[in-house]
Amino acid sequence: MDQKSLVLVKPDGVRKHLIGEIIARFERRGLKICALKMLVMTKDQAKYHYAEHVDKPFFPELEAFITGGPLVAMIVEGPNAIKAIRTMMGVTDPIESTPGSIRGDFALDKGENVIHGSDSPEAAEREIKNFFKPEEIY
Ligand code: RTP
Ligand code: MG
Repeated sequence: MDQKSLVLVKPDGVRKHLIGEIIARFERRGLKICALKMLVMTKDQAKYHYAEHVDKPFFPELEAFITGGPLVAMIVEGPNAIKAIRTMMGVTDPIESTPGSIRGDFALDKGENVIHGSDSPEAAEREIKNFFKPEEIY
């Protein structure tokens, strides 16, 4: 069954010129980009996006980082897209990510790990609303 995932190329990924590389990996895999924009996240958007982490000790650093520069938000769609994308991303700490995964190839820092992808269909539905209006989704 087709699923949608909300993917972010985080500000460090934009600074490292990885937008094209990341989109190309999804497209080559057969996943479809059905919405796309560049923006700077507001603090309110960051608190909504990372609601599960707002009370954690690392949240102030995470908020400063994720709102600290332009990022690319997109909706990526395809069969089992959520699991497929999480596997392509690697795990949260890039040091533990397999080479060949996006974090395993392009990141070393747990805080600045290049990419976000929704971790469940419920999270995807919530996160998509934070970035896209229905008429912006193709
Ligand atoms: P994301 O939500 O960004 O896709 O990453 P994730 O699911 O792999 O990891 P999650 O546990 O949801 O954590 C969200 C982001 O918070 C930062 N983080 N820092 N310093 C720390 O211990 C720590 N733990 C998490 C990371 O940037 C992580 O991607
Ligand atoms: Mg997460």
